[in-house]
Amino acid sequence: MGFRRPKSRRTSVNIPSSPSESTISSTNESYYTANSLSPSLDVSSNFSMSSESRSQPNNAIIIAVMGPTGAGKSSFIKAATGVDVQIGESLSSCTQDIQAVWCKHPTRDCDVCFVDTPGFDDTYKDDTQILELIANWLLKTYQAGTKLSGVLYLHSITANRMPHSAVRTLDIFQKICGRDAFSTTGLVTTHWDHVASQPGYDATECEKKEKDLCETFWKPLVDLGSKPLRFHNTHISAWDVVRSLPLEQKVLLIQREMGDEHLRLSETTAGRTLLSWLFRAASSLKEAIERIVNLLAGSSSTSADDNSSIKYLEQEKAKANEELNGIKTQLDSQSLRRNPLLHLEHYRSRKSRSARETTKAGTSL
Ligand SMILES: Nc1nc2c(ncn2[C@@H]2O[C@H](COP(=O)(O)OP(=O)(O)O)[C@@H](O)[C@H]2O)c(=O)[nH]1
Ligand SMILES: [Mg+2]
Repeated sequence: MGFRRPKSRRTSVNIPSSPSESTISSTNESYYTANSLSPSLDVSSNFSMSSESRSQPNNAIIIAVMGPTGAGKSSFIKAATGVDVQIGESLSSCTQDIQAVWCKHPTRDCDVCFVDTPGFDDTYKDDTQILELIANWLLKTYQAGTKLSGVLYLHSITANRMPHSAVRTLDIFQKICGRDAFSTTGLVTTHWDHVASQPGYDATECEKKEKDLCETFWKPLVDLGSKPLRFHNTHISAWDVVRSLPLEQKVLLIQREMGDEHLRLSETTAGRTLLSWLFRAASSLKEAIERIVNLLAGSSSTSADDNSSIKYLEQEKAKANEELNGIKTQLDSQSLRRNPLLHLEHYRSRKSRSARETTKAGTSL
């Protein structure tokens, strides 16, 4: 499987079939799609791998779409391209791999590739697996000489608060991109059409939510040029979002760290950030389990009420233990392990540098 572009413009056009997609199909003539591509992409078939001739084919615009599960990443890509990207209808996530969807830019003479990514709070994969998937994809793309022209971070405007998982996702997202790439990032709130269709819809309330995001969680990004944008769940709105981006080719921090500095995932800024989230989660789960154990030790089952509280505590303890085991599995995973040889190398080079400096200081005395 590769990061392949379709051979011909029309052969793989995916004409939407449902009536709700008819608005898209009218513009769909000029569009064509790529297949879903796994992260184990064979980029070599389309992108030059040699460093001298690294080039972006036909100045194609590559846009990565990231954000929590359910934010609307796949829906956005479907609206922009007309391609039948799999959309989540239940609470479980459905984009478990990286998918590259190609289309023609509606007004410019170039190809656009939207890269659909799974959210960090995925139903089937843990955060470490997701980061590994995204990092490997970004690394291979970079090694093939392809740079992203934009990154979209999607967030549903329906969310009334920022859950822990969304804060973590945003934190890791920032560490994947790095500050240099913030200027080419769009912070897209989604589901505007959904809230607008609700009885008693209050536009000012949603606008306030967006403003609050920009002044708090999104502030570091906005301060460095990320644009807050809105997606109204239409083809036009998707392209308005794309047009609002400066579309400058950027190398993301994780690409630089893994591609140029040859760091392992666990040594990248994003990898270290994920590790610290996992350590923090493990320690608060351990504390919670300890508290439950103490409560259980001091409780006696003399009434039906006591019995049901004990049962509840036992269930909570089992849940916390299960979650803790999941985190331990991630911490033990190969991808988050540090490379002992690399550390040895760092140690040796530090040691020889300080020895050189000591000798220099000695001779100049
Ligand atoms: N009305 C409306 N529904 C949306 C929007 N974005 C996503 N959805 C719905 O939200 C659910 C999750 O969307 P999906 O695109 O799979 O989210 P993803 O996990 O970020 O890829 C689906 O039921 C979509 O139909 C939007 O902007 N408006
Ligand atoms: Mg999806």
